[in-house]
Amino acid sequence: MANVPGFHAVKDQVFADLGLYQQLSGLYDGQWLSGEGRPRVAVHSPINGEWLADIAVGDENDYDRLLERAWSSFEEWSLVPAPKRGEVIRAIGDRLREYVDSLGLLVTLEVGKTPVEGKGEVQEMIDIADFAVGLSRQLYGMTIASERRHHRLYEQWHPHGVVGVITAFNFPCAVWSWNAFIASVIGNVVVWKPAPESALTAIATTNVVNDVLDEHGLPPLFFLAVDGGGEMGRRMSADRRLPLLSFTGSVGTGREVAARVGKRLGRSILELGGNNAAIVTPDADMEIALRGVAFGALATAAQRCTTTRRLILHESLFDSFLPRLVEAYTTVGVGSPLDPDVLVGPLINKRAVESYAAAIGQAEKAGGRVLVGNARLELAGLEGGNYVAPTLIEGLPPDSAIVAEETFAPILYVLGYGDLDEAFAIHNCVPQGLSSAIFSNNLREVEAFLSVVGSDCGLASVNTGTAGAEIGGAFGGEKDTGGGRESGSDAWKAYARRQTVTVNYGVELPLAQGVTFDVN
Ligand code: UN1
Repeated sequence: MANVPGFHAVKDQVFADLGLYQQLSGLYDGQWLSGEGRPRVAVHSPINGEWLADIAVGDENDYDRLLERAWSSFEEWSLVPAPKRGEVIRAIGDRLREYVDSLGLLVTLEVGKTPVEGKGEVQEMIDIADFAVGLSRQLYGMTIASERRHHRLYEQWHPHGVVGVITAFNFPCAVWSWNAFIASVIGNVVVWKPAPESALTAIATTNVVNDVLDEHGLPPLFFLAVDGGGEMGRRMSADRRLPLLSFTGSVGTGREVAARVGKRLGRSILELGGNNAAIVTPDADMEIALRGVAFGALATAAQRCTTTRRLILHESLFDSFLPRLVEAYTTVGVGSPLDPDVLVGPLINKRAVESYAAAIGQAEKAGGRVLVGNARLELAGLEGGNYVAPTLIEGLPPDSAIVAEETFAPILYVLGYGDLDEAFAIHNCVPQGLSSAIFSNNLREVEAFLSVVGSDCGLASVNTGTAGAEIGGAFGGEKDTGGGRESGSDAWKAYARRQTVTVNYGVELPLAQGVTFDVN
């Protein structure tokens, strides 16, 4: 087996700190399902291909029992006053603070993020916990002036009940927490189906948060159902017992989820693919632009929904900015994330490496020129890992089929533009609409980008990259990205049902719109 410096020591320490074993249960319905005689999903590290653990998965009966228990938890939890619910989430946030290093390193082992990014992921959970605590005292409804004498009209927000959350491997716990902490502070209970590739992080997180509930004498609120294939996702999408389903993943699967949830007239929050672009204008601060584009395009080995996949570069910058970017791509450290010199870790699996190679092949066929990259990397001591060289491709028409696609791998398409209208047309010509950025110190350019004729995305950034959003803002995007919003601002409203209340405290029955209806 490949000998990555530190790999086994880190693994032993992380497993010990988090109470993990190599045989684990992936179904938590208040108790962990016994793994005996159950099918299992194997989890491997993308760093070196090493087997990390086997996870036992449940069947349809186990899932039904889980849903019953989740609804019985809801009966109790929904009656706890919201600020008291906030206190519980605060305790969960505090407990997570104790696990920043071990959970962060588990993210590194399981999905290949660098340790700072792994820790950042756990920090994102802590941040959203803090946000949820504040929210627990701010679940405001509006009061509306009634047109009728002695009438009061107002809105209130109630929890939906049990909320389903399906997450992708690339943010194996942060995206769950965006949903779970906001949903639970409103009074919902959560059933989580994580990506099988990151099941260990989900199990460890579930353990940490439910321990806190136990200590508070509360019922389980954070249920877990790992599944190896698509069956659990299909079951959850069709299940009327989940009035709301939040799905983060590919556009293709998102379409199926939306159709199934829509058929039963349920609600969904969709956070699907991005195809994010950064526009760099001649008025940019080139140092900031270079770092912003590099971070956006290379962080997490380009496996973020917010990764910069297209660079829309002014024609005059091809001789100055581009060579510097090529240099950065040539010298950036690629390899085991446990090596402190590495910024770009492995892709999640072999399939991702195949997609990388196929996309570059298709780009070359369409007339693209590879400036740097285009190599599967066999790194000494990391033979089972999934490493590729970060790749820059120029010369493709901006509307070519491969540029319109989100390939979850470090490939950045460089597209030239002449005037800003052209830059916006290129920017908005892809089907996805998640994140966007402009690098410019020119007020007119910046404001045009932020105006209705500029970026059509859910997230728009100025002089900072497409990736790395804070939790305080609502997160999500338009068009094929699905329109959902998670995380901050007033995204909480999607996790609640609105009730418009009319109270007549008078001695008569006046009707709205001046209607009369006298029965005697
Ligand atoms: C995702 O890739 O699904 O903005 C989420 C970012 C992170 C979240 C990305 N805070 O890059």
